[in-house]
Amino acid sequence: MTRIAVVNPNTTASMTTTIGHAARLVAGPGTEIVAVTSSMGPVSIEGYYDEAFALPGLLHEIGKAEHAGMQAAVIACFDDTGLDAARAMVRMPVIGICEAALATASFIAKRFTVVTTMERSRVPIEELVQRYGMAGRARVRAANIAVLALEDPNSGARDRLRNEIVRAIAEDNAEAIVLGCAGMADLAQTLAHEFGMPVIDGVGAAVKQAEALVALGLGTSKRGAYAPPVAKPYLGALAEFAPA
Ligand code: 5HY
Repeated sequence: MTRIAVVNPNTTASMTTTIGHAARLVAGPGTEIVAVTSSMGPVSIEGYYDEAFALPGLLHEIGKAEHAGMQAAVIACFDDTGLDAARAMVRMPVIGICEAALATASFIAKRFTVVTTMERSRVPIEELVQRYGMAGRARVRAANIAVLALEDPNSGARDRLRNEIVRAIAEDNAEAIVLGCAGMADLAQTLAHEFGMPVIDGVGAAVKQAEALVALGLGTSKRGAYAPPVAKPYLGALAEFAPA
């Protein structure tokens, strides 16, 4: 049995339910998905400040997952919040949904557009697009949706998402769409059918990538960049996070 922890770094349990459902929809018959909500930090991650304060809760859950015998972890936030710190902390593979979604899109389309929530989320994701080597192929749009509006079917968020996809097709000549928020994970199939084109959910993409790495017997390299953190005291409220 392959056991994969899918960690929502924000503290909204209903979004974790959406994420867990999307993960289980694509997981193989031999995979167990354990969906986890961070216990401390922002209820939604919208920009750099929220990202920073999501880290302790995220890293706490990633460490717990490895100690509980999970074989891989997915960070279910499209900012790939804390991805490098998590990889330095554990030996199991850790997959960010943005990196997994962009890689997946690159296998099926030359040009694709990420449609995320808010303008303040767009620039951090553009930086990830650059970092992951997709700058020439991926555009990033914001649909002007608050992250938690995706949890409310009456918020009009889905219509705004659809309208931005229409603009991505018309103006970017997008050949595929990447959903730029974990909270959109349940919309991929419907939107793909509606628009007659590939629509990629990062949660599903990350789960399949995690399964592949476990099947290949690959974990995070502990040499160089992701070597274990140097043991030292951490003072104050973060003392529990001190590397042993
Ligand atoms: C996410 N925020 O996937 C990101 C998306 C965003 O709470 N979960 C969040 O809009 O930055």
